[in-house]
Parts: sequence; structure tokens; C-alpha cells
Amino acid sequence: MEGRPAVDDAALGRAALAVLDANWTGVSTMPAPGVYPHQWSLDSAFVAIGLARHDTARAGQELLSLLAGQWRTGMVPHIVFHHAGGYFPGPSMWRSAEAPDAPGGTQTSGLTQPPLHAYAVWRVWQQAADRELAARFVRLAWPSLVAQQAYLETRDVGGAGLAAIVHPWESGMDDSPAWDEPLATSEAGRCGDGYHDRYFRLAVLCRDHGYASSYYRDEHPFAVEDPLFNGVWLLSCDAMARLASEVVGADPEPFLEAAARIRVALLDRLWDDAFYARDVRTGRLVPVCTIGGFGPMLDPGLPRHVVEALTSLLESTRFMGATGYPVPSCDIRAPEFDRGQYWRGPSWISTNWLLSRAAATHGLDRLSEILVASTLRLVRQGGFRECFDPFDGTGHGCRDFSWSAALTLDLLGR
Ligand code: 2M8
Repeated sequence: MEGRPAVDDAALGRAALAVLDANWTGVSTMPAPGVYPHQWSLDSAFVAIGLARHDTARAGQELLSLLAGQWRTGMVPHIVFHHAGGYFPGPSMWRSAEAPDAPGGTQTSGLTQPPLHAYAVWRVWQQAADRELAARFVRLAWPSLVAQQAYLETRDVGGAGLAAIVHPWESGMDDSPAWDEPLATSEAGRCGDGYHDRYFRLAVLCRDHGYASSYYRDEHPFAVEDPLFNGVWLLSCDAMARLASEVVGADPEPFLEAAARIRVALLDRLWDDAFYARDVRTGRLVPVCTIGGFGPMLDPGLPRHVVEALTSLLESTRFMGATGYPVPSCDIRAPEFDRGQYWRGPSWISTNWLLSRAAATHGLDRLSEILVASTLRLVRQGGFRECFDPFDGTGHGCRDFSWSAALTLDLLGR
């Protein structure tokens, strides 16, 4: 695909499916074989969404193989290792086998990632041609999804109804400037180190305390309420309610109540003139606008005036209005903005896709169409890269990156 832009939609779709086939191991899809040769939680959710219309069985298998790595606490780990090598930090750092709650026989990381999985299951259900197959898949996944919901409740470190991330890797937006201040004020983030030293030390702290929610609540130095993580959680609560009543025959009410609680908490805790991450340890909102601040737009019940304020910020010269290849992952006027550094400036297919969904949810059809068209332009011109320069569209990071290919498939089907 790289350097050979597909000219029409059909060719682009075929190229996207070819990437997913090449990255498929027979069990799950690697985000990118050279750099990420295992299974990542958020990536698998995006892959399943992309495959939903094309291959119900494989979309289902993708999610079920991830859920097989679920811990007894209900935590869905951010990485499921299918072999020992090829990525640092690997199984020998995480030592999941020694953690009392980890699943036997599967090596995983000890952190989680944005809980998009119930929503991905819902999308597979919605789009499957074979209704029987899809219903069987939903019933298989359901108990794990319920357990995941219960686990997220244990992450309410701040006691206000939001889940806190305990490591930047849990956000899916690793190097976002939203974590600079919480890292700087915590022991784990002593100055003078590079990001990855800090991240490693923080992961070791989690491990050495058994990845226990009680430790996270009472002692762990990094606890942040992230608007994207919680916006995704809310989206999945809505999906749980739909799956409960349409497929499983369970009571949707607890999930609707959870969604309502998260909605209120997002507005009470993270909204000022925009949504910001809150450092639970200091109680401060982290004063930098990033792409994560648009996460609550995924909520269909977000009040209209908040949707309008977010839309005008998104369309302003701080985000979409300033760059030829939106949406930059950080406010371009922020001192932390860096057009070339992961999650500190580049545009990502994943966040563009989430925003296009959010816009469609609120009936912002023009905005949604612009996001879809500009995202397809990125991959047509640059290939299925991991991320892109927001000004000139140059691709960065991995080539043939699975979630870029998968979400392209979904966008082509809109
Ligand atoms: C990036 O995160 C990993 C750590 O989990 C890394 O930087 O090594 C992020 O972009 C994350 O969102 C993604 O899930 C992962 C694999 O694509 O890569």
C-alpha cells in the first residue's frame, strides 16, 4: 500500500483487507508485526469494528481471543502476549503469571486500555449478516463484558463515578501532554528521565503492588481521570444496555444508570470551558487541550450547549481549522504541541474515527462528512500508517498498521 495510493474506494478497501489478513496470526490481529507483534486491547476493538461488516466470525474471534486474557478481577489487559519476544516490556517485566488474579496459561500485561469492547461487540452484532452466528458470539462475550464493567467501577479512585487510569499506557494516547503534569508531580516521574524510563518505573510500581485496585486507590502516584477513557466507557455502557435488551435478555437498566452516572461525573469533574484530564492526586485539571478532551462527545446524551462548545473548539484554528490533515492530537497553540511526536501533535485514524462517530451521533452531518473525507484522504495519500503529520499528511510510525486499515474499511462503508 505504501507509496501506491489506491485511487478508488474498492481498491482502498481491498488494500485494507490485505493488511488485516497479513497481520492476522490465526488467533488475533497484530497492530503491526515488526513493532507490536502481540495483541493489544484497543487495537483489537478497532479491528473487530472494521471487520464487522466483512467477516463476523473473525471479528468475533478477535474479541474472544482478547477476552480469554481477562483477569479474574474483570480487567481486560492492554496486551495479550501470544509468544515471549519482540516487544519491550514483555512478559518477563509484567510477570502476570505471579499475579493472583491473572488467567492461567496466558501471559498478559497488568494494565488496561479504553473499554471500547462492548461497543465493538454491539457493532459486530448490528452488522452481521448471519444473525445466529452473531447472537452466539454476543452470548459468549457477555459474561466477560459484565465482568469488565464491574472492574471499571473498582477504578473509581477519585470516588466521583469516573474510572482513573493508573498509567499513560492505559489511555491509548501514550505520550499525550495531558500526562506531563501528573508525571512530574509524582515520584514515579522524577525529572531528568525520558518518558519511557518514567513509564517503565510506573509499570514496575503497579506490578510490585500486585496490580491491586486498593493500591491504586490509596497509594499509587499516578491516577488521572481521562475524558477519552471515560467517554469510551460511557459509549460501552450504552452498548451494554442495547445488547442486554436486544440479544441477551438481561436488564438494561444498570447499564443505563452507569452511563448516566458517568455523564454527570464527566461534567462535574472534567468540564471547564472544555474537557480536561484531572490529576486525582493533586485535584487539579491538567490545563492542556488534547484530542482526549473530545471523548465525551461520544455520549449521545451530552447536553447541547456542551456539544456546541466542543464543536466550535474542534473546528477552530486550535484543531481542525489550522491543519490540512486533521485532527491534530494536541491543541496546536499549546507549547507542548509537536507535529512529529506520538500523541503530542500527529493526526490518528483512531481518534478521527471516534470523532466522526461522535459528530454523527449529534446530527452534525457536515462535520462527520469532513472527518470521514479527510481521514480517507490521509490513508489514500500516505498509506495505512500509524499516524500522520497534521500539516502535510506525511505518514509516521508503523506501516500497514491494523487499526488504520480496519477503520478505513468502516469509513468506506458509511
Ligand atoms: C501505542 O502504545 C504502546 C503501549 O501500549 C506503545 O507505545 O508501545 C499506543 O498508540 C496505543 O494506543 C496502541 O494500542 C499501541 C499498539 O498499537 O501502541
